[in-house]
Amino acid sequence: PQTIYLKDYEVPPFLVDHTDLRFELFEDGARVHSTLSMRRNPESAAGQPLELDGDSLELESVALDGQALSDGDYEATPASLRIDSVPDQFSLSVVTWIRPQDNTRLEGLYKSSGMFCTQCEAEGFRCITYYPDRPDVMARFRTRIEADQSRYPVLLSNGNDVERGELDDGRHYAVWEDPFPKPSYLFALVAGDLVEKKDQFTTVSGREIDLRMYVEPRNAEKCDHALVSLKKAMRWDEEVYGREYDLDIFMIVAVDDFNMGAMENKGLNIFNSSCVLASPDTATDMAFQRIESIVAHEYFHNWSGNRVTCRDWFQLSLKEGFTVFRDTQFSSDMGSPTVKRIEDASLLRTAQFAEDGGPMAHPVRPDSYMEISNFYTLTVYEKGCEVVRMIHTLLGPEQFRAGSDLYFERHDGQAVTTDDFVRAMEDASGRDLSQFRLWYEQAGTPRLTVEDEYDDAQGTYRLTIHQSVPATPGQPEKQPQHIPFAVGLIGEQGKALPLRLSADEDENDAPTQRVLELTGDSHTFTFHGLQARPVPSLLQGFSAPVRVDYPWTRDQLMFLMSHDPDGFNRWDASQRLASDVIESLMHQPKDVRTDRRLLTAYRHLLADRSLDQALVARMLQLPTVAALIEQSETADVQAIHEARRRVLTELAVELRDDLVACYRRNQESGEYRLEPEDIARRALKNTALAWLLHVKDEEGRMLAVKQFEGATNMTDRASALRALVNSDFEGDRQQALDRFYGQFKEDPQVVEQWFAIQASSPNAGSLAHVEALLEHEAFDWKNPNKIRSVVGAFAGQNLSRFHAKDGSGYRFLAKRILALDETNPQIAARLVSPLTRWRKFKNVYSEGMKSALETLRDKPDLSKDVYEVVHKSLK
Ligand code: HT7
Ligand code: ZN
Repeated sequence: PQTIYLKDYEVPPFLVDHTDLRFELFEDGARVHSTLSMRRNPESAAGQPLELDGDSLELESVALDGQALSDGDYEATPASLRIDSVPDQFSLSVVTWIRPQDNTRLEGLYKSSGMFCTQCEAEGFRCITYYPDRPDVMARFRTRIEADQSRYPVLLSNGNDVERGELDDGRHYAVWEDPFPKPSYLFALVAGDLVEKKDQFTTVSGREIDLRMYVEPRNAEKCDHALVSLKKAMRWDEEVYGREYDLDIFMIVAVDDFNMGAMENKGLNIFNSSCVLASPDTATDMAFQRIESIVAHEYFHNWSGNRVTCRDWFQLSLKEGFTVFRDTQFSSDMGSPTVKRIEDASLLRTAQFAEDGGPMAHPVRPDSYMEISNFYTLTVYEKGCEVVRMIHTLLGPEQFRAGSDLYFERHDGQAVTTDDFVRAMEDASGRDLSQFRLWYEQAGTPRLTVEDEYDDAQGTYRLTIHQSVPATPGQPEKQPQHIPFAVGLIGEQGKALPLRLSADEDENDAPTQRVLELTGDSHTFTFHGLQARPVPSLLQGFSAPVRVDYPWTRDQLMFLMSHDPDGFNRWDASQRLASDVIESLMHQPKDVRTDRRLLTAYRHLLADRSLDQALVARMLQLPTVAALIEQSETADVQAIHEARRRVLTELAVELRDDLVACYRRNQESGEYRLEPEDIARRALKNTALAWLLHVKDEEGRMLAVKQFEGATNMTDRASALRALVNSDFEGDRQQALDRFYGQFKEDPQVVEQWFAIQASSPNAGSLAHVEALLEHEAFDWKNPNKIRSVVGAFAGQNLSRFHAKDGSGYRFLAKRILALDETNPQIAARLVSPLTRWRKFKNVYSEGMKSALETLRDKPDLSKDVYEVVHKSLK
């Protein structure tokens, strides 16, 4: 496969003013008539031939300015259409025949549970018709859909519904017009037998917007939460970013078969059912929160992505990083900001840091790719979000808002670059962000090494911070980056001390948190007026996506756990303490006990009612095996898993009575409410339950069975099921699994949870059991959610089983990837990810991982998607 480079970018030789589409939808295929009003781009070199992208297309006819062309006038393959000589302005009409019913890649137009739907980002539109399928070609679309009326009563596309009517043979049609120019990746079409849920939103300027959600009839009762979330997001975007919705109608459609979470098509967002449908009986608290944030994310794209879009796919983070930042701000405003920050930072520190330290490492703005679908990564999304967050921190909220206003105003209707975004921020604030731009250009996670020195006589405390950015593939040398480093100092009494950077500074004016700006290889900051050596609280709020090395003692970490005014760092201290304890137990004889200090810290936490209970629930979670792998130099998964289990067992035995008390205290009565306090109570109670079952506590077992049987919501039911599945109570486990399936087998979203709970459990999810799940009547190789919930959950979450020393987990995964590569290469390529970091592991693992990658490499006709990941990983 070919590598595409950012440095080779050229403006499009032809532009499209209007795109007129007519879809004739049938059971054995679809005929697509497209008429493009095109002209040469005045900014491009003269005389270039017209070359349109295609993918697996069957061409029926071509006409130029109404004149049919014959074979010799053009060159057509399933992947391109070329016409050597065209006038400066012309209309091109093309008819193609496609087969949505056989489309298992789920790119372009395909069928899901009997309905037609599309996924065009990044390069799916070329699977529908020949087109300049690149984001910097923006056109006004008019779409006519024709289909059988009884099978497909609902016909949708982008923009406004301008005409409908009946045709012969029981067919009907609808015409949609989108007044906003858009790139082809934002095109969408849906045709199906769907129920409509209606709502309304009045914008800040008083315009009435029709909100509509379309779902299969069995899901009619699962729409409320998405609609409420949508209205909250619309209001929030007006209030916080001054962004008003622009069309008169906004539609959401839920489909069961979808490669990712959702898609922000103009005015017609399409969602994976699991990311939009919810009712208390079927969705957990986490699912409710995820839906709220994804609905908001897709909605926010209407401005950050649709009105202002990307010039090319190297700029993907322009829309994704900024939109993730916007959705994290929104979620933070809707719930607990500290917990939201912890969730985001832990994903970043475990998964994105791993990506950034592995063979697929790439900058937030990559400079080359083979298959763009492989670059919808944690780096582009989550690190991209952190980069925008750092601009927010450096500029402050007012100047950041001015920058965002300027960006939208300056670039409305354009396809632009991350550099344009940064320039708008600079121009609005007057700040120089030239060094900051390295965050977009350099891959790798910067490491900060911190040293300190207290001078008793002077009452000063010096912090010296060294920065280094590791080498990554293709980038051996790095320059220091511009890092906002938020710090605090905690005094003996547990008080945040005033931070005086000079002796003249008045104590009363000095803040207790400062954002130090690091730009060089090393910096020293001296704090004045300190009576005793403080404990440093570093990188407060996770102010930059970096690693921090500082030799906190266990006592200091305990101190920070109970005194740090920064909630994020309290949690961080708990994770550092627990990691240190777990790591020190690895390879130690079985009779070596867990440091009592950890126990004391957890006992205090369980009893502490003054702290945000959502934070307590988070602090009680031991670092995951994935986090511990990421922190180790060369990982020994089985040793990590064992040490972690030992600590968990000891804690659960010692804290048994505290756990029972915590469980009972947080038991709810009454109706299910999705309020932060209720969510926190359920999280705490269910953590306590999981710990009790981990040590086979009889009372715990009774509580779990009772909770499972009597649950009034899915959070409690699924938590009880998970606790039983993870326990050694085999009889109860099987009984609960059978009952659960019996009760919910008609609901795909719940069955996905049922699969995932088993596949990710180190106890229940043996390889043999996971293989059996693949044969289950509810499993379907064509459905990405099912694949993720069994194969993905096993390889990504059941790490002790996946990394079996005999290599069976790796062989299992390679075999499934090979099969999937034939049907859905995007999903196949994503599943390679658990194998890519083989160099991080001890030989006993890395050899098996590497050989699984080699098996993949040796497949003839490997898709471009899998090829890229496998070859880069083996390099
Ligand atoms: N912008 C959307 C990306 C997306 C996607 C990309 C590749 C293949 C399938 C896809 N489905 C959706 C989602 C988002 O970030 O909002
Ligand atoms: Zn997005």
